[in-house]
Amino acid sequence: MKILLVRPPRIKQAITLSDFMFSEPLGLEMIYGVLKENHNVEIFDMMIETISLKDKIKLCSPEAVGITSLCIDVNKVLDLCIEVKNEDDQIHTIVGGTQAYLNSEAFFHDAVDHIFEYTNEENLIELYERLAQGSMRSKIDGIRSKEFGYASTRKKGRYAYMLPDRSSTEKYRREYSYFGYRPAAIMEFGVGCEKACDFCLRWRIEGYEEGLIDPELTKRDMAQIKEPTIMMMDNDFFASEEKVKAFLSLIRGMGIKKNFIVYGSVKGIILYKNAIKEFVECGLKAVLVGYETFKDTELADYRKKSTIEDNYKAAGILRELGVDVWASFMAHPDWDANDFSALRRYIKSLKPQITSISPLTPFPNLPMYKKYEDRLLYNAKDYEKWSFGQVMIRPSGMSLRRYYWELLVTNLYVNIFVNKKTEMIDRYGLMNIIRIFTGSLKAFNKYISLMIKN
Ligand code: B12
Ligand code: SF4
Repeated sequence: MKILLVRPPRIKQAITLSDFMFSEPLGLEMIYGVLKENHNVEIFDMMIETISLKDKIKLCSPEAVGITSLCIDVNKVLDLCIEVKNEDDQIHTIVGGTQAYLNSEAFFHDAVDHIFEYTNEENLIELYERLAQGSMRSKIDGIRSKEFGYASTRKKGRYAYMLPDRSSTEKYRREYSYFGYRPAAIMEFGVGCEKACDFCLRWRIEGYEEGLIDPELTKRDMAQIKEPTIMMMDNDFFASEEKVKAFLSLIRGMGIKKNFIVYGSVKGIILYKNAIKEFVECGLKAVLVGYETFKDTELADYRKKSTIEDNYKAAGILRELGVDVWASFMAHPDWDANDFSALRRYIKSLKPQITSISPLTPFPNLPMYKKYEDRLLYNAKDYEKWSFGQVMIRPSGMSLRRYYWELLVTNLYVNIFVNKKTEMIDRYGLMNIIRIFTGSLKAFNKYISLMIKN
C-alpha cells in the first residue's frame, strides 16, 4: 500500500515558538519505521514543504494519508482530510498524534476515516493490513473508525515509543533545530513524570510512573543519529540519579560525543548535582527549567514540588557548572502591575540565558479548566487559540490590554537586558541569534495586535 504521512503546516494565526524550537516529526518517523516493512511509505513535512497536499497527492497517488496533530492543528488537519477526499474519496484518511490522544472527538468528521487514540506496533500493523485487504471486519484497540461511529473498544493505552527511522526525514533534517542548535535531533530516554504538576499535560500523556525506554532500542536509535546535537524530550531528565548515570554509561559505552539539551526539574538539579557535573563533561549544554513563578503560594498551587529558594539554588548550580539555562515562566491571570515588575526582578536575579513567559493555560480536560471556566476568553473549540502563547483567562488585576502590554514589556525586558546576548552570539553564532530574534518578533507582533484589538 502507498502511504503518505503528513505533518500539517505551521498555524499562522497561532502564537507559537516553532520558529526557533522546531524538531523532527518523531511520531511519524516511528510510524514509518514500523510500516516500511510491508508498505511503500513517505513523510511529507508541511512545516517545510512549499507545495500543497493536493499537488503532492497528484504526484505520488497514495492509497492512505496519515496526519499527525497537536492542539492548535485541529482545523488544519480537518481541512487537509477534506482536501484529500476532494481529490479522491477512495483514499483512506487517518489521524494520530497528541491531540488525537487528548481529544479524539475533535476529529469526528466525515472526512476522517480512522483516529488513532493511542498507537502501538500491533494496532498500526493491523489497521494498514486490513485497509490493504479492503475490509475492516471489527473495531481495533486504540482506533476509532468512522464506520463504527468512532466508538472505541474501551481498552485504554498510551503511545508506544518505537524505533524511529531517521532516514525517512533525510531531506528535511538540516532544518530541524532547537534554539541556537541546528541541525538538532530529538529523542527520549525515559518516560513519565512523578512530579505530576497540576497545570501540566506532559505527565498526563506519558503517565505518572517513570521508566526507561528499552536500552537496546535507545542504542540502535542513538547510533543512527548523525546530527551533532540531541534534544532529549524526557519530561524530567533529572528524575533520578540512576537515570542520569544509566544515560552516561550508555553514551560513554558507545563513544558518543554530542551536544545534549534536556528538560530538567529544579529538584533534580539540586539533588543530583554530581551526576549533572559528569553529564556536563559528556556534552550537556543547556537545560530547560520550568521556574514558573516568583511566588511560593503559586508554586504550591501548581503542585510544583519546588520553592522560590530552590529556584535560586538550581540557577546557582547550573551557573557554577557552566550550563545554559532556558527558563520558562507562567503568567498568572491574577497578577497586577507590581507582580509583573517583581517577576522581572526575579528573572534578573536568576540570570537565565534565555527566558520565555507564557500565560497560564487551563487546557480542556485539566482540573484547572473547571476552576477558570467562567473567566475563559475563548471556547474549548477555538483550537488555534490553545497554543500556550495566548492569554486564555480574563485577568483580574488589570485590563486585558494592559495584561498584554505587561507580557510584551516583560518579554522585551528579559530579551534585551537580562538574556546575555554577547555570550549567546559566541555560543550559537550571529545568524542563529538573528533567526531566534526574528521568531520572537513574530510573537511580539501578535501580542501587539492582540493588545490593540482588546
Ligand atoms: C517535540 C515537540 C514539539 C515539536 C514538534 C512535534 C510534532 N509532533 O511535530 C515542535 C518543537 C515543533 C513543537 C511545537 C509545538 N508544541 Co510541542 N511538544 C513536543 C514534545 C516535547 C514531544 C512530542 C513528541 O515528539 N512526542 C513523541 C512522539 C513519538 O509522540 P507522538 O507525536 O504523540 O507520536 C506517537 C503517537 O501519537 C502516534 N502518532 C503521531 N502522529 C501520528 C499520525 C498517524 C497517522 C498515526 C497512525 C499515529 C501517529 O505515533 C507515535 C508513536 O506512538 C511534547 C511534550 C511531550 N513530552 O509530549 C510537546 C507538546 C506536544 N507540544 C505542545 C505544544 C503546545 C506545542 C506548540 C503549540 C507550542 C508553541 N506555542 O509553540 C507548538 C505547535 C507547533 C505548530 N503546530 O505550529 C503541547 C501539546 C498540547 C496538545 N494538546 O497538543 C506538548 C504536550 C507540550 C506541553 N506544553 O505540554 N512541539
Ligand atoms: S516536572 Fe515538568 S514535566 Fe513533570 S509534571 Fe511538572 S511541569 Fe510536567
